[in-house]
Amino acid sequence: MLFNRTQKNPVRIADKGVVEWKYAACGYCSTGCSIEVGLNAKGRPVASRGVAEADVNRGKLCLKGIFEHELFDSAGRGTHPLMRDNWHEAWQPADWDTALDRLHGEIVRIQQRYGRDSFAIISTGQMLTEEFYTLGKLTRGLIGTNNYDGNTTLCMSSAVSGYKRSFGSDGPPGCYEDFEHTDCLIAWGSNLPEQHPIIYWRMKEAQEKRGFPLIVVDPRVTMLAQNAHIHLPVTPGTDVVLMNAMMHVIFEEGLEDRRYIDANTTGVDALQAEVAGYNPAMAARICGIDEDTIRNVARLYARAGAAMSIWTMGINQSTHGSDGVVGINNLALVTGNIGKPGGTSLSITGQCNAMGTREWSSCSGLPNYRLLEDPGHREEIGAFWGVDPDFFPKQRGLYQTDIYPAIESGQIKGLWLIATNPMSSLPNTARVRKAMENLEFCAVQDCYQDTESAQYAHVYLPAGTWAEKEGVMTNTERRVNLVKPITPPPEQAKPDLWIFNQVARRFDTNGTLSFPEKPAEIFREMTVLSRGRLADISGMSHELIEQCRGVQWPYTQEQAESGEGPPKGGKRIYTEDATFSYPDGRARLIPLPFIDNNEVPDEAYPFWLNTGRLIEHWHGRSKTGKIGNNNKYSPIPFIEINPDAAAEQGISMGEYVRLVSRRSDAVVMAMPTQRVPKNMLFLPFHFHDCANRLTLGLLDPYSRQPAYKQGAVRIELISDQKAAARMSMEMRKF
Ligand SMILES: Nc1nc2c(c(=O)[nH]1)N[C@H]1C(S)=C(S)[C@@H](COP(=O)(O)OP(=O)(O)OC[C@H]3O[C@@H](n4cnc5c(=O)[nH]c(N)nc54)[C@H](O)[C@@H]3O)O[C@H]1N2
Ligand SMILES: Nc1nc2c(c(=O)[nH]1)N[C@H]1C(S)=C(S)[C@@H](COP(=O)(O)OP(=O)(O)OC[C@H]3O[C@@H](n4cnc5c(=O)[nH]c(N)nc54)[C@H](O)[C@@H]3O)O[C@H]1N2
Ligand code: SF4
Ligand SMILES: [Mo]
Repeated sequence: MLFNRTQKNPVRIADKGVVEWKYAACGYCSTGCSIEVGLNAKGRPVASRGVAEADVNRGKLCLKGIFEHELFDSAGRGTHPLMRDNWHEAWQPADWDTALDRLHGEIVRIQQRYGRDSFAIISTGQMLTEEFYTLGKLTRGLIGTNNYDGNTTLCMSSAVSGYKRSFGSDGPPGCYEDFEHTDCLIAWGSNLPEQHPIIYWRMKEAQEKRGFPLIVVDPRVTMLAQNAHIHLPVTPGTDVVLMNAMMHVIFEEGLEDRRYIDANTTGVDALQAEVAGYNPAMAARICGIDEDTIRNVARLYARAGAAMSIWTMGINQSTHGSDGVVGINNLALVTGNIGKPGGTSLSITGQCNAMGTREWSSCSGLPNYRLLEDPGHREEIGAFWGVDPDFFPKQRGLYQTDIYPAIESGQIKGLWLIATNPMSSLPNTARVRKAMENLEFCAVQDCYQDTESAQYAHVYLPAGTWAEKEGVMTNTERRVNLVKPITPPPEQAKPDLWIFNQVARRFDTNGTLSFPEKPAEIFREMTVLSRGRLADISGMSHELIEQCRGVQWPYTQEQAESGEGPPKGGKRIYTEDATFSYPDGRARLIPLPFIDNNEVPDEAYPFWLNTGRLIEHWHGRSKTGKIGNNNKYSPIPFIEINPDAAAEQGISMGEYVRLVSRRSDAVVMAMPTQRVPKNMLFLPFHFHDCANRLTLGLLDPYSRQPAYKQGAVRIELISDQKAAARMSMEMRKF
């Protein structure tokens, strides 16, 4: 006995009576942790634990993963298909055949009456890849609407666009292991400890061993900024100016890597000419970072043996989102930091399978990064699926953020929402609401029945979620991992794959196209289509993926057949010499002139409104709002406000205030904290009818992603605090 029982109580872990552990990849964020869910003797999920031998998380899980088994029978799950004639009427239960016939009938009716593109489909980054691929085949091959997009336009579209502009293709080049090799890390607009806790743990462990400098660019003092060697509280929306000024210093001081630039890129002269205009003293006035700090950071980054950048929504969600990504890539390319261990430009993805949808959903093109614009790609996929290539559109259709205005204007009449909740997640809720009311027909397919968007649906299709289904997901570092069915969907709810196959059958009564029912079979079909492509998965199978706890792409059939031991897959997708996806193999250095085009604070609306996330919650809280251990941390909407600003406005801790923007208003609790500067409020967007009532969401010109993080608001005091508290408690929802 190491301790004396009379002095100390030993910690006892409650015995949940687990008789079997089942494997899955976590269904929340894009970190891609391997998880095991414990089932008790009755077969009910009662515990979650991390998988020790999984390279990603090495036994760890975060606050969301550790309670993930509680999702299965949480409140609000949809158990039966529902229907009604008008969205303001009461729901009537329906059987699956009736509900699916209605969906099929309405798609056909609307397309016949108003044209093929008048029916829109919006999907997600939160289904399994085989489901994405099947939905893509159904939409591109049978339904034929070109207005088909994912919620990834709200999230990863700037990263996709920036990668394509710089490297000729989407696909994050680096991996988590790069933290173990880097000599300098810049994190742009990314709050890793809260939003990707296990990637943070991997980074922190590497940093504690080797002590490389961590530079955090974020207007807030986030948890990551608290851990930084240098924190750059950039003026919102001006990162591109900071990047240009850093490159100015790099060229001025001869710190660029000429050999790399000459061998691997084009466009250096135009870039150099552009950044010549951004001397740090001038740039400081725009981006808010002083000249010395800009010089210091530029030198640290350029002189490091290997330097890397990571970024998330602070960059993507801006009117300069795509340019911000290109700017990060420019910095990496001029210093020779793409394609070597520790030298990379790694977009940290958001949702668990945002990568899977980019690779396989056909939302913006055809499977595996093929393009609608390329006649060869249309021919190839047409022949493979058995679809006349002329049936495919010749260029991509509207982005999600352009679909909504098209609903408002009456150009789009019908909508099928799959695993996304725009009433909570799109900017400017009042406009979204108007659009939803305008629809002749809307179907919502969600694992929860109580989402805000379902209020406007004519048909509700109850879906299974996460490990009620089988299939793969791709994480931030291109690792394909497996989700296995741990428990069946509740009552009559069905896996999304089943739903897509049933709809396909209604469009393709002759069975001309093949829609396999088994995820492993669909995966095999995908491996064939991936051969020789950037995202080559031809060496993978469900079994191999489970055995390895995830395999990174590319992993080819040749590698699998070479018998070289357990597959490591592709850690990096570009090497140090000219392997980029442009025909000449070279990356593009692109000049980025800066135009200030955001809504900025003024006298009437004096505060920046910055919106984002908390560790304990997931988006619209359809999941975490129902899990007590998550929801208790922040059950009601609140703002971070600087204590000096609070004092000036006469607001004390815990007081309810009204935020007003040019769009609408929202009631929140004030939480004074030094995390935000005096002219900024930070509002988590997890609460219903709150943050996005206020946001404007100007769009990036390349990626059409909304600038959720730059808007202006004022604060009004509320005299009736009790009424405000009641209102806020109602928003607890659960
Ligand atoms: N717990 C939890 N984890 C999640 C999610 C969740 O909902 N909950 N969602 C997942 C998804 S889909 C995503 S996309 C990721 C998002 O992950 P993150 O992007 O890390 O999270 P956010 O809080 O949206 O924004 C990050 C930071 O951007 C900063 N920022 C605001 N404006 C600017 C600017 O102009 N420049 C710079 N440099 N920074 C700025 C904000 O202050 C904020 O701290 O998280 C994923 N992980
Ligand atoms: N103000 C502000 N707004 C933002 C952001 C921000 O930072 N600030 N971030 C944006 C970003 S990055 C993102 S990714 C979006 C997220 O926006 P949304 O996609 O609207 O967010 P979720 O609440 O995750 O919605 C997913 C829905 O899918 C359901 N679901 C989960 N799993 C399954 C499944 O397997 N099958 C089916 N059929 N349904 C399922 C859930 O119940 C939920 O209703 O929000 C964006 N909106
Ligand atoms: S870090 Fe992300 S993937 Fe890992 S357990 Fe947490 S939510 Fe799941
Ligand atoms: Mo996201």
